[in-house]
Amino acid sequence: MKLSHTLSVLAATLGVLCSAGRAQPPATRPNILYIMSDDHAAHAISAYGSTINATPNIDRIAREGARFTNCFCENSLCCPSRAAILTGTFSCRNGVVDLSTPLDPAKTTLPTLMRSAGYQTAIVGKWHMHREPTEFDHWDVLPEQGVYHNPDFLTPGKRTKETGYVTDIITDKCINWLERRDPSKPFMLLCHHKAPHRPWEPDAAHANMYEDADIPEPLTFNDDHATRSDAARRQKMAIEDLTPTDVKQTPPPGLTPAQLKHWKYERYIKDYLRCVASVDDNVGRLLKYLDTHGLTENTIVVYTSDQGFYLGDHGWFDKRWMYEESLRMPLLVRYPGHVAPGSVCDKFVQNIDFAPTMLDYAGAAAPESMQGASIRPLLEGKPTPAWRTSIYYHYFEEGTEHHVAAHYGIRTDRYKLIRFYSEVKAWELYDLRQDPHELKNVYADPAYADTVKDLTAQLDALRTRYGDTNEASVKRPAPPPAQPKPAQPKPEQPKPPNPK
Ligand SMILES: [Ca+2]
Repeated sequence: MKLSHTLSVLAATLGVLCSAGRAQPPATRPNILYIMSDDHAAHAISAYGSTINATPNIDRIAREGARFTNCFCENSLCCPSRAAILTGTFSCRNGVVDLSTPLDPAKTTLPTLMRSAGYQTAIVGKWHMHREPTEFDHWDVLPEQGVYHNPDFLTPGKRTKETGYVTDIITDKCINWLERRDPSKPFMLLCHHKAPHRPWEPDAAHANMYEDADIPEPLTFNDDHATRSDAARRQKMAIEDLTPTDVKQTPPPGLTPAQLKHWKYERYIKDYLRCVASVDDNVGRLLKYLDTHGLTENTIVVYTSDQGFYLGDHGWFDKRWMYEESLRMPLLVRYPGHVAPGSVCDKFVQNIDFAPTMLDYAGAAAPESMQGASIRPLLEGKPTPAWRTSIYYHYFEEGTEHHVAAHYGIRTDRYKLIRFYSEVKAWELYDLRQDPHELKNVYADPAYADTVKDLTAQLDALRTRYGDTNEASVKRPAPPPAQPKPAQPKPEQPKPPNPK
């Protein structure tokens, strides 16, 4: 142990000598453990004030590090958010605008740059980029969405069925990789959970949580959408739209429509929170691994989700909209000695900032193509007078299952202006100070005329700045190919009478 420590110090010293002139000597660079769940809304994390569940292990990251209260995605959908995180760019630049476009292998991605900077890179769990993650040193990923129970995993040239529950298996695989890694190099491990994505299938250990509880409905559960545009009346992501597969039971007979909505909500939210509980347990396992292997001090731990989610808010499940519940991402970051324990940051950050941040800590420059900025100064409490005061959002994918119309918009500290520009053509404006739950669209209110004018100009400026001025870029899925009809059994022919 002592000898290996001496050798690693020697190796580190040689590394410093060999890398004179580089931004940072390799031995001082932190490891990065990036844990991202799928569709985990910030309001289902107790560190963010959840009133319906407790997440003690995720909360530990907030208690020992920083909690960001204004982290937003740029396109609230799995593949687009993941592509934005990997490339540091908006959907319009990285091309992954929807759930079906693969991430172009020619695009520069975070793992490629981290590997060039001397990091060991690994991804375990949900990848969902419609191609193999060959830019990682190690990859062990779910095919597409993956499944909760006994999931298949893809590794180079191989597909293997594993036995067990997906969240546990992903964590096991992460720990196994940490055990086998080369300890002379820093690592970047992306631990990407499938949970708590639809269809919200809990494991046996959490199957009975909340069994006797009645989870309260959110404040906006019965939002009538009266002042919203027609986009809200076209959507198919209402609690009432939850399918038999989602709710997994037949409702009791004789329920009124309101009772059936509540029954479906209870079925949905309990399974969602049970999946979250397993994620939280497994976050605890990884934190414990760092503790017991002397890695806590020199490892940045990130907890986030690819976007937010509706937990019955506005009467919905799913994501996609620019409204707060799906726009927001949880973002917790721990780095002992560098990030003050229990710190809270309300600056506007986005998923496009994640890659530049990790590169910054790796001592590598973010390429010009990246549109985000390193949040390192925010993490370290440094002054950031020129930091952004508004964020840009663009959701492209319309015409698919949930029928959310394409829209883009700007969010400032006080306002949110949304433009629906394709299947629905309309504007919405919310005054978040007066109306934090976004229940009243005030776009047509003359009292806001000057605000509309000012925000429209700001929105135009952001669209120009980010190179997203083409409204025709909305993606619609191609019509499904005509399926050949299954062969019909031939009707039985009457037997000819026996010739005599
Ligand atoms: Ca997602």
